[in-house]
Amino acid sequence: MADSEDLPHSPGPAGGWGSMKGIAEIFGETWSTPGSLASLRKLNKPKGVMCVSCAWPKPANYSAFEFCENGAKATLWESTSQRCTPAFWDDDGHTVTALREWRDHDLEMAGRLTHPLRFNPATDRYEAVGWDEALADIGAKLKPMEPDSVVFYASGHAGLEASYLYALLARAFGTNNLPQSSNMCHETTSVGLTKVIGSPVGTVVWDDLEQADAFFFFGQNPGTNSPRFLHPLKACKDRGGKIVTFNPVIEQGLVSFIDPQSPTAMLTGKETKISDHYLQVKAGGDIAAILGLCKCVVEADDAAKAAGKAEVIDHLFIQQHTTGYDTFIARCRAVPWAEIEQESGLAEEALREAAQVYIAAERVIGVYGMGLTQHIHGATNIAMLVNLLLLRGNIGRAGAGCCPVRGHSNVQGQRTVGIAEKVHLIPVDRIKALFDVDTPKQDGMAIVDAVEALIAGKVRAFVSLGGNLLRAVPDQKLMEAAWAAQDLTVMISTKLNRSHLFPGRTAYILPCLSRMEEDVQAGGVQAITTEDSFSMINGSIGHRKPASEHLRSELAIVTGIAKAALPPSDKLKWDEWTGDYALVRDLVEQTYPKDFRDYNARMFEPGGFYRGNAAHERVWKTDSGRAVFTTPGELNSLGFTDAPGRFRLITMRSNDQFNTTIYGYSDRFRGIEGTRDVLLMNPDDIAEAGLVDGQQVRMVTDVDDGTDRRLGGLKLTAYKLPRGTVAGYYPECNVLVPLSYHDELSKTPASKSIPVRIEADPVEVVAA
Ligand SMILES: Nc1nc2c(c(=O)[nH]1)N[C@H]1C(S)=C(S)[C@@H](COP(=O)(O)OP(=O)(O)OC[C@H]3O[C@@H](n4cnc5c(=O)[nH]c(N)nc54)[C@H](O)[C@@H]3O)O[C@H]1N2
Ligand SMILES: Nc1nc2c(c(=O)[nH]1)N[C@H]1C(S)=C(S)[C@@H](COP(=O)(O)OP(=O)(O)OC[C@H]3O[C@@H](n4cnc5c(=O)[nH]c(N)nc54)[C@H](O)[C@@H]3O)O[C@H]1N2
Ligand SMILES: [Mo]
Repeated sequence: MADSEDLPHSPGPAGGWGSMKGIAEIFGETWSTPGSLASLRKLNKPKGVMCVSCAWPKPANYSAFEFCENGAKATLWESTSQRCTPAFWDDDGHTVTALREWRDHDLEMAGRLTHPLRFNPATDRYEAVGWDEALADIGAKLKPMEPDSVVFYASGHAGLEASYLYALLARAFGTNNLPQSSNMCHETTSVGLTKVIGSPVGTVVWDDLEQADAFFFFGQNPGTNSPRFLHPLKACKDRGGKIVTFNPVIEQGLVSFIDPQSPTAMLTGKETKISDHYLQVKAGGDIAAILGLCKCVVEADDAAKAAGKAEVIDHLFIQQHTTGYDTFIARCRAVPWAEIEQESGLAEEALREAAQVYIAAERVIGVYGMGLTQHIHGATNIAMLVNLLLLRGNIGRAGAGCCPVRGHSNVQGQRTVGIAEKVHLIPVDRIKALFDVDTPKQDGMAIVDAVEALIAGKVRAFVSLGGNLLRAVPDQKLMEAAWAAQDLTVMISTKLNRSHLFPGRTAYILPCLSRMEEDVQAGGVQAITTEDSFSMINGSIGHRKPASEHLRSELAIVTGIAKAALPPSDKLKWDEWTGDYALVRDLVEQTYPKDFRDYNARMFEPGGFYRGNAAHERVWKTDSGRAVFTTPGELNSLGFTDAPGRFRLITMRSNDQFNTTIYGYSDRFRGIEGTRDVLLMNPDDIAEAGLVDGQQVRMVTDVDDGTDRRLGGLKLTAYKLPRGTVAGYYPECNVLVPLSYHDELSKTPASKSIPVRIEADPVEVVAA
């Protein structure tokens, strides 16, 4: 690799004054009121507001400022003083068609939505409409529809109470079509982790973070996506622990950190080095990398045995708790290092050093994110990480475990309370007993199924509880045409986004309260609850004045649609439930008694109450009743082969976005400023392709399935990446992701390894 010191990366440690500047910039741009600073102090504390950004847990011993740069940005972004009122649509330039030229950032900058809106095709604009009229029309349109032609999508924002009722609404309507944003992120975990340890969620709790001797990171970027994680990482380093990272990109949060909440660190600029070893694995190379680590563990165990020393592998644990060990170990022994090096892009020596850290640590936590899940063999990636942890009994004991880091603040919880397309996850008998609702027997559609059905014209209506699905899914161009061909689109939203700009024949935008805002119902001020990445349930009370008097809570909108679309029933007390969310929590407890014991009484416990996790207790709810060692077939997670001129594209998040919400154009940890239209590439790859750093290029998806997928206008940027791996931003690159490229087990789109070719843009025509 060329000397990369002058390449645009690593402009300084994560945290520090840069994070303060990031917060101040959003504060200025959104014209937030001083009250929003008071909101920040209440974040993630008992009787305060659970942050609307990510799902990172809230410690019981919270600090004065229990928020991070990106949580603060999300808070300020929601509490903007700008409003997208019905007058917004009066502007000559503000037709729906014209707004399709707007950038995601500019659409949301229009401000908080204030009124329910209905699309008028004659004027190509949305217009204000009364709630009663809107809900009655939605109900009337839904009623005659074939239940399975309607999809009820949820992005992971809404609280447990609204989500539980949303799932009930869909099932009472007659469908299990309840896809969720996790179908695009941690579905690989829900399915893949369940297969090997019997748990759809991580096994780690807060105490484990404080006891771990080492963290192994695979494809998760805490500096940007869960910055409060940097505090326990720093604490681990302070007590002499080690951190090892596998990531094709050098992510600053995993390199070094200045605690913005420590006055001394801020004044002295004292940074903590985070990763002791940073291995720039090729995109899709983790199976080989982890196999290399496991090979070292096996060799060390053999050597210890020969020398009469303490064993390295926890044989007793393996004997008592696991299956598949012998076959896996045979694979570890047999695989040649040359193959591991080739597939991972890492040197044997580097893997041996990393393995030494693993072997020397008594308690290890394996952390992962989208870098493992969003691949064709994503589930194998996860199974490999579990193999590594199982070898030394690193699951189900203090300071150790498997730690998938979830996305949206309540994405995990929505699944817990029934937003799931798979019938086997639903307590159908209890739903029947409580509500006299028969859960449909057939599984519903996950995102990929729903988009396929949309494109095939089989979906007639889409209801979205949050999110910006049209912008988040693969094959966006096909999706846009299909979305607009539906009979009905209903979006429950806080801000304008691209999904609103392809309205169905009848289209509504229903504006909702944000979690930070006071939610007053017949029974008084309401609290809601969310579940974090560690399965802790936390209460949250909004205290800000609503952005508009016309807003309704998500729960009230869900019950409003339910009342309008379903026949009346004594057992479906939508109005009563809307008046008092505690009644909904009682229903959740009756439906899931083990998880939600004493729900109403415990919801404000500091740090939340633990829903429990069998794998954490070494009870394995797998087919065999044991934790499973998986022997991989292929050594990469790609599902395609390398070829000359073909690159592996990873789509990434900047430090200035939350999914499709783009706060700004400063990806300061990566040194990319002012634009998102970039393609990052290794300088040697640039030279070999006959291209020049800084020139304009386009990417073309290298898949021959009859669909042309291309994205031009990208500034080629030399960057410290492994050879053969290139990177661009999500969601801009989503036009390049083929819908058929998804994890084979869970159908999570393979957004981290798309085969692409790179061309000059425009292609120079050389005169003959
Ligand atoms: N501020 C902010 N916070 C967020 C979000 C946000 O957009 N902004 N999004 C939220 C959501 S919904 C989610 S799901 C999470 C996502 O959080 P993460 O799981 O961190 O997701 P990404 O940033 O997409 O990718 C993670 C890392 O994977 C690396 N990677 C890519 N390909 C590979 C590979 O093949 N192998 C390995 N080992 N690494 C790879 C990338 O370089 C990147 O550093 O964050 C949540 N939190
Ligand atoms: N190529 C590529 N594609 C990806 C990914 C990737 O890494 N690469 N990541 C995937 C992942 S992990 C995810 S989770 C999805 C995200 O997909 P989604 O969850 O569908 O998208 P978001 O961008 O989170 O949704 C943003 C919108 O939600 C609305 N909103 C915000 N707050 C609230 C609220 O409190 N209530 C309600 N009702 N609405 C609200 C606003 O109108 C805002 O415009 O994208 C996926 N797509
Ligand atoms: Mo996500």
